[in-house]
Amino acid sequence: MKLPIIYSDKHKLHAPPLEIYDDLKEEYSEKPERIEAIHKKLTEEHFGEFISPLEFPEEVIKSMHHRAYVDFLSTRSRNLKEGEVLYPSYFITDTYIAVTPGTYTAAVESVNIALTGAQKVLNGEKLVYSLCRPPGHHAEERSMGGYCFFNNASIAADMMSKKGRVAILDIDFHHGNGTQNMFYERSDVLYVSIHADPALKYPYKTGYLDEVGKGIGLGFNKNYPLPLETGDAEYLPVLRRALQEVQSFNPDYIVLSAGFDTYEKDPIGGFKLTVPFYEAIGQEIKALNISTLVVQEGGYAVDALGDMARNLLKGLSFTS
Ligand code: OKP
Ligand code: ZN
Repeated sequence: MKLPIIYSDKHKLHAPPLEIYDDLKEEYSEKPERIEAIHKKLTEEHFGEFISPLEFPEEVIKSMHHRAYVDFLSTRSRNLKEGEVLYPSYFITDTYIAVTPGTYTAAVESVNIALTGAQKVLNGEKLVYSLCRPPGHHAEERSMGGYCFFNNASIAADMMSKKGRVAILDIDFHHGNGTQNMFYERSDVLYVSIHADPALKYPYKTGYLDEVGKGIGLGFNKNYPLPLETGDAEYLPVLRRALQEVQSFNPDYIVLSAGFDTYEKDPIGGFKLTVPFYEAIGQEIKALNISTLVVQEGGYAVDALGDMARNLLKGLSFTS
């Protein structure tokens, strides 16, 4: 049985030229080549079977994002003329984000990719890869930020939570402030994240150890901030502790927010993980023997993304 990989080329409709960083305009790191590099590598190696996403009603997005925000993004994006780029001032947490005429369509498609994957896992697939772009884990109920518009993993996890217990494991280099916020006061979805110390790296405002959930959600949020320069050897025991946390929650499903910006040569990261190590990460997760939806988040070293994705999936695969 081949690994289902949910993919669409509509992400290419979102390709802003520049991001604003501390008042400087820089090349937009979150570019279409990222997903195309992974698509190319997995195609060449006949790794998995590419499947187009289904369409889901916009109401599903509005069940996790405030409708005023969704409508704002939809209107602003679709009112732009070809070639125009908007740096919004509202419903936004930082300046990295740029909106183009195709942004809304691409962001909706990215959610569809996650939801199509979620549905497959609910229907009994043990492992599915949702090749989402734009990424999602920084998107909050009412705001875009950090290259993210809609929180693909959270929307998928919420849908899956109606059928069982869901643990979200976020291994992107950056803390998933959006995902944490969405489930902060819920006990039916666990959020566990391993990321760079937010005192030093984006998103700065969240990702600290003392954020442990609130109200009924107390104890169902767990952050593992790590120092810069963290390598394979230091990462592994932390991953194992995080996985113990996941295991003791006894989930029916895992949603893995997978970022490859923990890689040693990532241009915006700061850890030192090696390409082969992603297979070990996959194996550790697979050892829990829980159905897993992999949702693509960040990772900006375009030339190595295909190898990292393949290694992670190889480690996660039950067949090979
Ligand atoms: C999104 B995801 C580089 C600064 C980039 C923004 C980080 C957003 C990361 N000029 N800072 O979690 O990979
Ligand atoms: Zn990241």
